[in-house]
Amino acid sequence: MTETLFTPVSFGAITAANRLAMAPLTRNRADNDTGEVSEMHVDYYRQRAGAGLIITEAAQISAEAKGYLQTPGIHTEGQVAAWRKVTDAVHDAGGKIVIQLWHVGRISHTSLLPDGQAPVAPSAINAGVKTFTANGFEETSDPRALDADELPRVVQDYVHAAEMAIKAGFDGVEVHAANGYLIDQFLKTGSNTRTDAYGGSVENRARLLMEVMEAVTAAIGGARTGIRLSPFSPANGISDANPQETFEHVIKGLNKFDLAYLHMVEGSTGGSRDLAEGESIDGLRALFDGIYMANNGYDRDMALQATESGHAEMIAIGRPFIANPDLVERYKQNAELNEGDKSTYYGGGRKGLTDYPTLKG
Ligand code: 8OZ
Repeated sequence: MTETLFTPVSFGAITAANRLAMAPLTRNRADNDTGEVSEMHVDYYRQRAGAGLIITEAAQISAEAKGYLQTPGIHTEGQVAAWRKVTDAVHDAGGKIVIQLWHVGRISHTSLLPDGQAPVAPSAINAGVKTFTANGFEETSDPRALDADELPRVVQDYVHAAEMAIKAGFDGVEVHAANGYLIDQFLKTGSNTRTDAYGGSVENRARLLMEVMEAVTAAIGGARTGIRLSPFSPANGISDANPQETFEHVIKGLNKFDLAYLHMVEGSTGGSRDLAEGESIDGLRALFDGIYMANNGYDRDMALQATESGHAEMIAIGRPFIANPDLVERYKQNAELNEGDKSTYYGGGRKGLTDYPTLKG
């Protein structure tokens, strides 16, 4: 019997050879000034092309969207040319790759932003968390609230980045609407106290997300667009008064875009899968009409089980893909996994990026 996990699946314009996605993983190794990736990124992603789908590390859609040192961008011609080498390498190795489109909103620091400007956010509320700058971990800077008349420009920045992604040869994009970054900041009540059309009711808090999805899918097609949500994650100082209600509205609203997939962080990002009373992943998942990609704490057994039971069509695996370039092959053989070296997760060079051994050595 072939386990479903290792069988192909098509979603939108993409056919994946198996049901395992490499989850987006921030690695802070791009050129800090240009936001360009380099040859080490080409090798890193090529080595992991056995994933049914690679979702790249989050890439900022504009200079304003950056929140950490040495993260890559997808908004300049130089960045496109650099990413093109990555997409060619992954495609030559038989893989599929989408890029995660990122605006950090308030999770940033003035030292990372053009002219030392303040981070932008739905409301001028500091997340009270730390980000990584040239000086190491630093408190996020006080953000300024975006004016409503700036939001069409933000939406346009997503469209521009999506178009640049297609130009760079990506199979599609994943809109990062999770983990306490800009779109999630608009969605959730703890970070959005606006009194205009973008705050207050669930409809209003979801307005920016829907405008982004409308514009991005109009530009590159729903078949090349996915989205990542983290309804119940407290990541980056985020909170919502009623996440079940918020995300029921969001997920129902997403159905009209015929997206390639919905990718959900099922719990606390990179942590517990426990939910509070009244919170239900299954309840949300059931509302989505398309391909569902599950993430957070999945191991081999859980991934096999979730694709067999029909809970998910795809499973996104994060940290194990750092240390195991041939993770799909290891899962097939039920082989042992390499341990990741946490000290090289963020920043540095090839050490801890491209030097993990495969089963073949
Ligand atoms: C870890 C460090 C920096 C950023 C996310 C893009 O949580 C991230 C991220 C993760 O989605």
